[in-house]
Amino acid sequence: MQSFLLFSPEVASARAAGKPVVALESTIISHGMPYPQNVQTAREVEQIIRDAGAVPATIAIIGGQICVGLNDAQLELLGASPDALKVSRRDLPYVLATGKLGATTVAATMICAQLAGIEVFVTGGIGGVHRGAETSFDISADLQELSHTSVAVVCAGVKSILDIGLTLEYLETHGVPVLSVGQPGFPAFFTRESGFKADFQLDTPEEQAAFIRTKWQLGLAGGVVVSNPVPAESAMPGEEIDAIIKQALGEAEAQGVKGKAVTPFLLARIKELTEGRSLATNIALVKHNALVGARLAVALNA
Ligand code: PSU
Ligand code: MN
Repeated sequence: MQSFLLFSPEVASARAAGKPVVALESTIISHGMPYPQNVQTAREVEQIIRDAGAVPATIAIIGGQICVGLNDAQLELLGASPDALKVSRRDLPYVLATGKLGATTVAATMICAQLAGIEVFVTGGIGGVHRGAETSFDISADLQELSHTSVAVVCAGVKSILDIGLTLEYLETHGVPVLSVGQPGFPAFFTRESGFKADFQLDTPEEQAAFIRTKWQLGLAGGVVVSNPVPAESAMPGEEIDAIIKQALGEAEAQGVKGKAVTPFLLARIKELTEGRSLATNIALVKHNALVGARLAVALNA
């Protein structure tokens, strides 16, 4: 699979110089945010990582290759192409073999990051166990990936479009540690608290790096969730977002939305129903995660 990798000049020289590199996903660009804010945010997130002393590597599937590090034109292509495919573990061979344009989810980005030797990956929110999974069986492939692919994933927790309690149970069963930064609670993406606790609060990049190093030195393969709450001034009011999520879930059910379309449908409806306010929160939390992730990559590299 190494032969499918194509490094950008910036990432290639970072690797050669032994500099810390931070992976970024592309589904958040193509399916998570509207154009042109998606491309603008992607660029700003990359710059935050550079300013913190690491090198950003946004990952996407373009022209039959796994591109690790994208140039401006490639970011624009992903952000502005409505036909970019959402690529998880299952979809990787199809998109690579057909040469189609693919945006990688958390699961697929973890696979590509590990192949590229990148230990830290920054995103907004990870997938999880959907509400009603006991009948729909809808459990994101992100969780399986975290159980065996050794990449630290910095996120703002999971959205309450999911069953957060069951998501944490699933991660526990599969031996995936959930860290929190700056508070004991596991965050709920738009809000700082989900009502559930993370497993271990580790506030500094050095503490997080020591935990992650130790896990991997023990031969315990698999990911680590580093959950970082949205900054207080950018969080959404809890009751408001709860009501909107309930409405979006009801509409998905009524319209029979299934499979990989569920998460993008919910994300888009939430954005419409909050008239863009959720987007501002989303952008703020991704930027904050970029800072935490870059500092972690620097600490792991030390
Ligand atoms: N959750 C979010 N924002 C996102 C996603 C999830 O709050 O953009 C995206 C990520 O790419 C994640 C994917 O990996 O959706 C999960 O999709 P699914 O539930 O179909 O596995
Ligand atoms: Mn699903």
